[in-house]
Amino acid sequence: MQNINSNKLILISLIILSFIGIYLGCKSSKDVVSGDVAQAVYVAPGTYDEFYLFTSGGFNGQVGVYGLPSGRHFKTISVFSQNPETGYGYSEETRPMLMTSYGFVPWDDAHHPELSMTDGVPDGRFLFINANNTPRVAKIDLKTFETTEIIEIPNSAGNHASPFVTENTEYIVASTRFSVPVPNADVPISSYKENFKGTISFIALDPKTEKMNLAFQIIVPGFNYDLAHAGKGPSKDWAFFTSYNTEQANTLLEINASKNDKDFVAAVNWRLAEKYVKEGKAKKMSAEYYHNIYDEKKHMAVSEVKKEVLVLDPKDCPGMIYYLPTPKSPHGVDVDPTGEYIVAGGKLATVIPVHSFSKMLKAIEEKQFDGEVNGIPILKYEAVVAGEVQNPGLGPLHTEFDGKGYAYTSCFVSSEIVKWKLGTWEVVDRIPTYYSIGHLCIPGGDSKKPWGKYVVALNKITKDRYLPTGPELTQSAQLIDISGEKMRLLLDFPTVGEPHYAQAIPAEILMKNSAKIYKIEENNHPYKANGEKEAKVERKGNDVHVYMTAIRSHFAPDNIEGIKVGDNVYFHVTNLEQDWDIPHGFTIKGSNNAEILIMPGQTKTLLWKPTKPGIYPFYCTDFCSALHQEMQGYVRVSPANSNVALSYYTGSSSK
Ligand SMILES: [Cu+2]
Repeated sequence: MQNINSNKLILISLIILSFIGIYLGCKSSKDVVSGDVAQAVYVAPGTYDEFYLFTSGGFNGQVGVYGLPSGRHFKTISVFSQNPETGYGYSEETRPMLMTSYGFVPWDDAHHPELSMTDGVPDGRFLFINANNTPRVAKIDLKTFETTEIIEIPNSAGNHASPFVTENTEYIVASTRFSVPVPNADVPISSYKENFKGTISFIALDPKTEKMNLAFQIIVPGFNYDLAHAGKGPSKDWAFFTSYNTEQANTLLEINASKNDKDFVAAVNWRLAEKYVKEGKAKKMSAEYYHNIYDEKKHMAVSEVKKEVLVLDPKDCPGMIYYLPTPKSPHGVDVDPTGEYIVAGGKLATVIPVHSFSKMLKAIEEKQFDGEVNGIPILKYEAVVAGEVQNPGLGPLHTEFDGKGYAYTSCFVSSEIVKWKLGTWEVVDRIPTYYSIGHLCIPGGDSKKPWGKYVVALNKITKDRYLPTGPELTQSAQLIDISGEKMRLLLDFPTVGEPHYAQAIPAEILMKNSAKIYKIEENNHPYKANGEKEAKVERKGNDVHVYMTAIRSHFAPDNIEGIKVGDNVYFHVTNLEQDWDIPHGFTIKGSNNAEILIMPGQTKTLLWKPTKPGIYPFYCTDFCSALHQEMQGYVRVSPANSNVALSYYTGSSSK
């Protein structure tokens, strides 16, 4: 009898628990937000959002631009993938942007947008972002919201800890997620410990030309390097990199890379590294990598192939790197606004360890070492740790700061954001996220001066949040108000691709510098047509160059005859408009090289190879005026051996 009763009790408790579970697991937006949140995110017609939010597109290789607090999507910036919306990576001018030492790579995986900084504060000049798979770093000009430079990183594989900038954007730092032989070589994978190395890369940004240059690399032990952040204030000469797999396993990492109780944060004194490079301590290593630059006056990208890189070995460079033991398989490493605290997020750690920069310097001075790896001293954990946040949540990943003494950590496994106090390390608030948060973003939240009004959760899973769209559901961000004592959920909105990380900046910083047109008189494109008088068609063997103009609401020329099967027809279309928000589009029937979208004052080129005789219409693909539909023309294609003469005209003026 007693047995049956206790079994019943267990059963009833289980039923109650499972109901609570279902309730907690399926909270609808009605349950989780209070009544006045709609007003907090409402941006009335005629008014602007307060912040720009830049999210990485993850596997789509682009950057999404959103307004905060509305969550409205404004633009997708083409970066590491061809984008049919703009013709990026399809047009002859932009194809060089996607060239690498592995050839044309039309699709990559972008993770961590990072704004340029002046004195440790986002300045709104540039946004940098990494390509993870074929290691590269891109620079986006925030006057035009266009990618203007991409540099490939040699000796790297999985460019994950990238790109993070130093206090005045002196360097953009990056490191390899997958250690590989350096230089790459055909070796047994089982020789990992012997042959595989990590690299940390420092890309300099020239303050005058604003161009990137891979200044030097540091060879480090063959761990997996995950994320990074540069120091600020007192720690401004240092950059910090998390590493996992300090076990140096090469198979079944889910088990084999979780054995050590502590992995490392690498603290790198880049100022000293720079000095060692100047003193000639770096060795030249041959390496092939691409540097692609888009010229905003020529409207054209050019690729340069680099042949060598400078490499520093820590053995030759005492004092340049130290390891801070960090539990356990750390992901994020984040430096608080004062530059004193270095917060690591151990995916498998039960606490959030916070290192102290001043204690680190003292420990170095007092040589409080706990061994070394490849000549890099390991500092004693107790000597460098400032404190540990107890019971933070499961799977702490990444931390940002509000500038008011609080830190916010995303916890992947327990799907929540945990707010805690710097100095006392006590958890003061927590809020659930839906579901499985990765990174989070506070505007300026990794800088010296956060605009600590909102935190954005970047979530991996959106089950039961939106209308179903087949097996794949949209990715999602959540906007949370952090202006008060308690965090308050305001909004969730879908995002493009998989947003890994995001950065936000007050709109007023960018708006005043935003370009409205490209000046036609500054257009230095070699195939531009400055006005309709310059519109023409030239044949050079099988290459036909069409110098075409577009203006509301016609092309010049709009009739072309004498094109033959086997020709390479280059349509160089110059948009003559000098008016904001008036792009024209161009495409031609049967084009297998997409469509192009040409901004006011710009020239872009579509290459077309006709394969069959006939009449081919072309037209403007961007609705530009009441007579947009009339913005069209015809090309006559004749057989390869035909003797139809080349001619072209607009209206009656045949040439
Ligand atoms: Cu048009």
